[in-house]
Amino acid sequence: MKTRAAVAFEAKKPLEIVELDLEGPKAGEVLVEIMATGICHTDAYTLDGHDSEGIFPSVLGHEGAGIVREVGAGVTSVKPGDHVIPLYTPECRQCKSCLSGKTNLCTAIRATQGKGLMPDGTTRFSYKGEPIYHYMGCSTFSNFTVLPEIAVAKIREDAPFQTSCYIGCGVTTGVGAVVNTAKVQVGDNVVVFGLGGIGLNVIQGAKLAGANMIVGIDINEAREEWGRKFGMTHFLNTSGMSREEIVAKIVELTDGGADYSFDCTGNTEVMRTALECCHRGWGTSVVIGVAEAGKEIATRPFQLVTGRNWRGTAFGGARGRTDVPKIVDWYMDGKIQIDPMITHVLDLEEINKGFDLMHAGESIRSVVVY
Ligand code: NAD
Ligand code: AHE
Ligand code: ZN
Repeated sequence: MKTRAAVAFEAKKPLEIVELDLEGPKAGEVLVEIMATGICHTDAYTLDGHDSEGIFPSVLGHEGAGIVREVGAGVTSVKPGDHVIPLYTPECRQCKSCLSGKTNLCTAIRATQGKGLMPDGTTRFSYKGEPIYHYMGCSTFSNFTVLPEIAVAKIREDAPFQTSCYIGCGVTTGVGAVVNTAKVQVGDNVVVFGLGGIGLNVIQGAKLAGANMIVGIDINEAREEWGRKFGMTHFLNTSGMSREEIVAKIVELTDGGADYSFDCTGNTEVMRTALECCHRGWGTSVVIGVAEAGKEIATRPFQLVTGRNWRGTAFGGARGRTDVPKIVDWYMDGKIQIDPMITHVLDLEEINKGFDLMHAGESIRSVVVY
């Protein structure tokens, strides 16, 4: 079949809207009509050539929602007509990682996914007879895409696509980092670095968990108003401040340091600050941001010797097929907000504008509706 898609032919070049050829689902796969997709900073990071796994030409996009249109042989958990959210972190429920109960990082198809291929080692997309690669196992910047069955979460049919697509990455990542990874408790002091599409969801997760102080940090002054909408209690604009100054300010404000801090910037200097602003003896810093290829994190080992903990999270520690439908319920029941964070709704033809708005700090989430 044919599908309209925004293709990343080369790094650092705008996406091009073209008609691709798409092969139907093979055994264990499903064809999904994507109805809406968010644009996450990770898409921009890959398009800008910062991803060590970046492959071109490819169809980016990993934050979608849509409808199953066809299923391949042996597919039992979804059927045509089901509403689904694609999962860049699948859940096979059979691999060592899934069975461990200790992680959401299913390994069943990670090797081929990282090479832009389906589990059988081939791609379903092509253009003028040449292969076009998949991205994060999702490729939601195409109106139709093929996904492994283990990489779709079935969701309720009354959830609007335009907003629930955000649960495919940003919402689940931010809220999940708080409730699944950090396990923030009532009364904890939380510090969030970077109040964009992820950081604001960390803030609403911290509010949900009953945190005491929720300190938001950004270098964009306009983000103070955004943070306060979702439960931030204090704001610090750190532009022009040194690491030592930021740490001292947070330690003073929180009477000793953060119980939990979260990096939602992808900047390795910020990750260090986030670790060092944690409370001596127990504070934990969670890395969410994705750093450019080649970047490394550093701190004095003494920071760890004296009881601070450094850890990270992917997709908010969520087990996709199990947890995503529950997060959709939280949204539909009004437990978490999504609508105000969708600042821009675009047609596929306008997708590059979504990247420009993100880089200019003018959007929280842009969503493309097909
Ligand atoms: P975004 O562009 O919407 O937000 C980033 C925010 O960080 C902006 O508000 C920006 O002003 C702020 N910022 C930038 N530099 C800063 C600094 N030095 N100090 C303080 N604030 C600063 O991006 P997003 O979509 O929210 O994504 C955030 C990060 O999370 C990206 O690195 C993205 O790749 C990553 N991410 C990771 C996961 C995961 O599973 N681990 C999932 C989604 C996104
Ligand atoms: N490919 C990069 C790493 C990118 C990365 O860390 N991705 C996150 C999700 S970001 C969503 O917006 C993730 O899930 N990581 C776990 C995984 O298995 O990819 C690189 O550095 O090579
Ligand atoms: Zn993302």
